Amino acid sequence: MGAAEIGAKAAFEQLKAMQDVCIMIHRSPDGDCIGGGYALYHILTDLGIRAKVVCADPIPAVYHEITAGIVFDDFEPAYLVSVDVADRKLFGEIPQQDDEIALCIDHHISNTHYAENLYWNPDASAACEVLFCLMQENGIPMTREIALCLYAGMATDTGCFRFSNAGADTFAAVSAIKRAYPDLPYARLNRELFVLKSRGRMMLDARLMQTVQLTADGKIALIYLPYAWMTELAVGADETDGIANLPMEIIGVEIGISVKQQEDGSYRVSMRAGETADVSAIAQRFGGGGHVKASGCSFAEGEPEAVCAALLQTAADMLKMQEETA
Ligand SMILES: [Mn+2]
Repeated sequence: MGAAEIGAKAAFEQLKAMQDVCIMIHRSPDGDCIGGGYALYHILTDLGIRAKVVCADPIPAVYHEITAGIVFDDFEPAYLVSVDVADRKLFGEIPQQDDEIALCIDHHISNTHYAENLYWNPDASAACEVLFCLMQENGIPMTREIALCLYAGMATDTGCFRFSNAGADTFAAVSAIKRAYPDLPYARLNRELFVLKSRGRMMLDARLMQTVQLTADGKIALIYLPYAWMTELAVGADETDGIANLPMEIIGVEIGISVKQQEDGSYRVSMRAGETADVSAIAQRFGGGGHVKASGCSFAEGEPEAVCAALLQTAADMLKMQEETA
């Protein structure tokens, strides 16, 4: 515990002194850890340093443009560097999961300081924004490959530049990247990452919208996904990550709840809060937890009607309490 926090210059000095680097990203990889991991791979290999990216889970096909044509050498790593990983347990099952990490590059305020050195900025929108800083402060050349990686990472963590974490430095970084490489497929990437879905997922959304239950004068919305629909429409579990956001698309909804029935009859619940509500308190009532604006809990069993009714009732009670004390 207690990593030394270092700046961009020291981080680059440390990286330059490395060889045979294993870049570790988090399980269930997203655009930021993939973009960041591969950007660092290019930075290192451009310096003649052998590197590879290691992830517990496969890289989703939607990021094919980042990974295309890259084949990692098979080598025993001498140094480990993590990118966009707040906590050791987020590595998942990889051979290096318990080894000493020389450097962590991150942007999570919740970083547990598990690495020897930590180069981070908790105000940055994405690990890729931190990497942009590293490059700028050290005069590292921005190649086309790196530009694509960093753009994908910043776009991912800001919800395509919609969330409040998209700061002036984020837009400055994207501006610099677009100026340097105006012909990268930005619009296509945005469409692939944030709009396109499988036909099955589209049909699933249509069915989910029929399940909406509204309460508390339309401030609470709940959707329910029976497991049978997943098999009927051939929708993979990794395709339903975003459904928690569906109820939040209704005007006036402050609390959005999605209930996903699992194969074994248990339920996974995701909650989202609008401007004022706090869903972590609701999740805690059911033994779950998370953030104020995004939380979750689970139910081991029960009839779907009863589970949904309990959630709606508790959410309504908590919202009333929160509004009274606000
Ligand atoms: Mn991130």
